[in-house]
Amino acid sequence: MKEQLNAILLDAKNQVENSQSEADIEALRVKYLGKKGELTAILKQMGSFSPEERPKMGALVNEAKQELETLIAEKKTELKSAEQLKKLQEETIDITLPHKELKVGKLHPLNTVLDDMINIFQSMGFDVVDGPEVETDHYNFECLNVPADHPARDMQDTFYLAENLLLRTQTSAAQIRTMETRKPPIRVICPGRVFRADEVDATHSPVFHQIEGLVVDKGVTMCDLKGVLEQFAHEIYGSDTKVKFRPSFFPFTEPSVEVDVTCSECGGKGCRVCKGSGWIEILGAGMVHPNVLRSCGIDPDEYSGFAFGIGLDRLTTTRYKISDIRLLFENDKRFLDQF
Ligand code: 2NM
Repeated sequence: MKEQLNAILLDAKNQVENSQSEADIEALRVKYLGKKGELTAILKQMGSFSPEERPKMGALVNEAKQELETLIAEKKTELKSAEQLKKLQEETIDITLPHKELKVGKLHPLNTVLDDMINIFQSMGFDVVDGPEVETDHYNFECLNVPADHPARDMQDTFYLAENLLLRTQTSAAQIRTMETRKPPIRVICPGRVFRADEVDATHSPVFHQIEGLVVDKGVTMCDLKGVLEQFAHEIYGSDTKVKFRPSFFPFTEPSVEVDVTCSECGGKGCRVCKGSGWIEILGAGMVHPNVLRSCGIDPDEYSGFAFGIGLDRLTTTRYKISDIRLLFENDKRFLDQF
């Protein structure tokens, strides 16, 4: 009996020592100390001992039971903390790992240039106004003194949606609407998309962007036009830039001018960008034609004004040395990520 007890105890100790998990050890507890366990079974044999032997044997079994209980409890704690440690190690965050790339949105280069231009004109007292992209023949051409037989009105040059409905070819229509609804003094710029049925190539797109400006008041002269546009050119290209006004023609202005600035690439010496001339054309302008003022209900004998139109796309491609205007409209992320 004593040997049997020792054998069980030795065996149990070995198994406890070698158990790998809390589940293993719980199984051992049931195997030896449970209701049907091996040590419990020995206790049940007590009846077969003589009354003198019984207390001695009982004490032995209880001692063995207690020893095993303590051992199991200790092993349980040991396994539990080992498992916890392992779990903690697995869940450790390695703060030295490089983080995932943060994707931050940016302005499209056209919007960067547009924002600059809006700031310049707002600081000179201009309001920003908006107009529809789908216009009528009336606002896009008639009010602007563009005669019925003008080539710009040809189907070849303008996207017509219906007989009298078209995609605006310039943002002037928005200025006509402004003159109809506001009383002078008027000082506005109209930035926006415009559409022309051009052949598409590296410098021409059927969709492009303009900022047109308009000033109407009593006593506005060509000097005001020159002052405002010179100021604009100096703010955009730097105050060393020279500005040249060349006579030109537009149906909606008289007299009309085109404005050149010294080439920012070569400083005026002549290069590939300015095709050797040293000058770059940046805008068209002029004194608003009396017919245009009249068509908006403004008396040309009382008021005068000047207007100008600036292409945003060319200004953007030259500033950022973008070789093809189409890149501005394709929204290729590899291109846009460079700004
Ligand atoms: C240009 C050139 C010259 C222009 C004229 C007008 C309006 F509405 F007042 F008649 N707006 N913009 C104008 C004048 C536009 O673009 C090259």
